[in-house]
Amino acid sequence: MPGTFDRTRGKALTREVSPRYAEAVSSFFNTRMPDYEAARGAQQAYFAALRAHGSEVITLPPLEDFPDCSFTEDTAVILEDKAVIPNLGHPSRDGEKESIADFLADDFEITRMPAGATLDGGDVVFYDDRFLVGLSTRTNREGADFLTEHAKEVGMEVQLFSVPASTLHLTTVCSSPRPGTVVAAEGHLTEADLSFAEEVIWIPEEEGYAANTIAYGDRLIMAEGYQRTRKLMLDAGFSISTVEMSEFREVDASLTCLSVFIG
Ligand code: CIR
Repeated sequence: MPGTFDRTRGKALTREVSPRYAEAVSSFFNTRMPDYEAARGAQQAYFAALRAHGSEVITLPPLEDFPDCSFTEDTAVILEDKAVIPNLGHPSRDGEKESIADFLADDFEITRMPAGATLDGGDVVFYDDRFLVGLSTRTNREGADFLTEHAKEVGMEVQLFSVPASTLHLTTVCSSPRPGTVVAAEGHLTEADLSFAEEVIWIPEEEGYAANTIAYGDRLIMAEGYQRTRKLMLDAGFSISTVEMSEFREVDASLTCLSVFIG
């Protein structure tokens, strides 16, 4: 399946920011009231960055009752021709999944989790032959086991992590921009966690937010304003584009949260 398994990122499924964005769940970074208009502007810049790297951006209308609806990464995990639709780990968000499932049903076999199992797509990182799956406040063991069962059917292993209480999701502190490479935030993950990786690029803890990246080959998109990380990425051979993410950071969301790649 292009998009996940070969990182081509042909089609990004996204959703417009909810008019109730000010009510988005925020537990880590929040310093002020989230701003709907600013988020809409930032989202347009994000879409432009994806398009500039060759993705087709599909944008669904906002879900008025779901302030976090623009974080589509959490609402589906694509496994070849199957879309695993999780029970989202925060009760205010679980209803987002219906509209995503309806949209994906035209092209994918929809697989739903049993009641009691929860998982956010933000706890799932694709790495070559395996998915890295975080057990977190959003993803429970039953949810991770359900995903493991389906990942195995397409030849993928799952490696579980305990997401520390210092962060929301695994993707908040970790990404895999190219085969063999993991970018990880110091202070959240350990060398032992990532011993399988050929290369780990460690991001200083104070810039940990910038460990969430999206790459197209050696062309990397990262959050604006993280100079030490930018240098580390340049030194690792990436060319860099940045997107101003501070409005999304307010509600604990990173670059990858704003899309799910479906082709
Ligand atoms: C939430 O708490 O669910 C949203 N405010 C942020 C979701 C971020 N999503 C992600 O990391 N994949």
